[in-house]
Amino acid sequence: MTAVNATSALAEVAGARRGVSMRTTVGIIGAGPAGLLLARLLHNAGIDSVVLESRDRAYVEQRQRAGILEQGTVDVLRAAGAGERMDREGLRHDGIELRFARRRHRIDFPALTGGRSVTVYAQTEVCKDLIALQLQEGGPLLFGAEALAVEGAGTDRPRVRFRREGHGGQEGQEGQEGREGREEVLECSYVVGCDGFWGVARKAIPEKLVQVFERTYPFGWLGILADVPPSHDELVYARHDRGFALLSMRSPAVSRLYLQVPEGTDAGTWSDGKVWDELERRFETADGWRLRRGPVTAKSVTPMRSHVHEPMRYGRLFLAGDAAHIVPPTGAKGLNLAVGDVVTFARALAHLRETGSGELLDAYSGTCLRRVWQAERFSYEMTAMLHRAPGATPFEDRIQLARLERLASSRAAAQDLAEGYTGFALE
Ligand code: RFL
Ligand code: PHB
Repeated sequence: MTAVNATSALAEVAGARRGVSMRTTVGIIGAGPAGLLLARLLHNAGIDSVVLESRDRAYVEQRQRAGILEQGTVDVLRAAGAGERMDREGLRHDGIELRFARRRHRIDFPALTGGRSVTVYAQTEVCKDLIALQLQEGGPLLFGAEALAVEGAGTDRPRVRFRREGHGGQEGQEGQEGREGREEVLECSYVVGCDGFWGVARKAIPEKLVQVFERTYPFGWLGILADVPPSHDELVYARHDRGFALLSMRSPAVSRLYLQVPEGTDAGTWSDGKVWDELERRFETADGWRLRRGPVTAKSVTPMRSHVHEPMRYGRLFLAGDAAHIVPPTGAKGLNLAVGDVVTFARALAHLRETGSGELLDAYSGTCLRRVWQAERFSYEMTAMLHRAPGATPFEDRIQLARLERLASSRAAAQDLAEGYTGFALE
């Protein structure tokens, strides 16, 4: 038997191995889109897993984040049996609008990419669908279970130390008990850190092997959700001397809008009226386009950063999604990159099981990073083209406008943007 099928789902082994309360083939830390989709892909391939998530279900299902799924992400969700509601409720978008100098220019995706498009379907909904499937037919998904550390990543039995809220752990085990719960150990054949930017998994990789590439931006995005039909039927990315603005949506009745604001802005200092006035200014066009206003139901500020952690693998620990890389949201790439990583991992593990060859697992980090860097570049360029950096010079303003003019007048330039936006292929 291979290591993959030798392990049983959730074997409770009190006493068999000191401190081990569960065993599985793949220990997954984090139930964001990366961890949830990975659990689903592994389940479909007949490989057992346990997902540990520090927050509760309601929090994970309501955390407002991404809105755009690349064609490849849609295809993966559908093939994984998680696309039913997405196919019913998701909105197919065949283009975006670039707005600058009070003018509008549409980028037509199918015409420029040989038929590709994107789908507007919120990350909250992707997570709800995957959670429901996992709880109905998948392996254990433990909410309120915080991973404390990954140990033995360089061995063939890596372990995740974790604590479950209000859970006493195994009878007869030693450990600290209390309201916080007792420490437990998940023993695995592989651990995948899908625990986002603030997670613990990547700390298990020896520092001397790690290279971090990072850039922070001197601005953030103030995002609102509003109960009002979107003012345009496609996304609008606007470059304005006062800063960037984005019009997006969650459904035909709910708008999602963003404003570039200075780094460290407190969302509480922006009244709803001030947000709408500023959006109106930045979206203004010469042809009299109107912004619809409505009740604001959420308001928050997101910082912007680019971050890549190399390598994405150490021994039997693999990093996926935001745990390994962050992009500024301008390119709508974060969730889509996370999907690419876990597809790559699940394929590689299935390949090992089918052929006995670990070559794809060994190639994991390099395979993922090639696509990650294309998305980093794309997101960086979109951000640089559309945001106004504090202290930007008139020269820099003209360069931004020249870039946008080029997109509006050259098919080759527009094609490059359309290809990047609709997604870089998985290897
Ligand atoms: P997540 O979603 O951060 O999930 C990580 C999970 O791990 C849990 N966790 C732990 N669990 C157990 N033990 C621990 N010690 C743990 N530490 C953390 C966390 O509670 C959480 O549940 O990472 P994942 O799965 O890699 O997914 C990445 C995406 O969430 C992210 O890249 C996108 O949201 C980025 N993003 C966008 N991506 C797109 O593809 N298209 C978009 O349109 C888009 N728009 C956005 C975005 C991100 C935004 N913000 C808020 C950063 C718009 C915004 C405003
Ligand atoms: C969103 O709808 O939240 C969204 C859409 C496009 C982006 C970023 C965020 O580039």
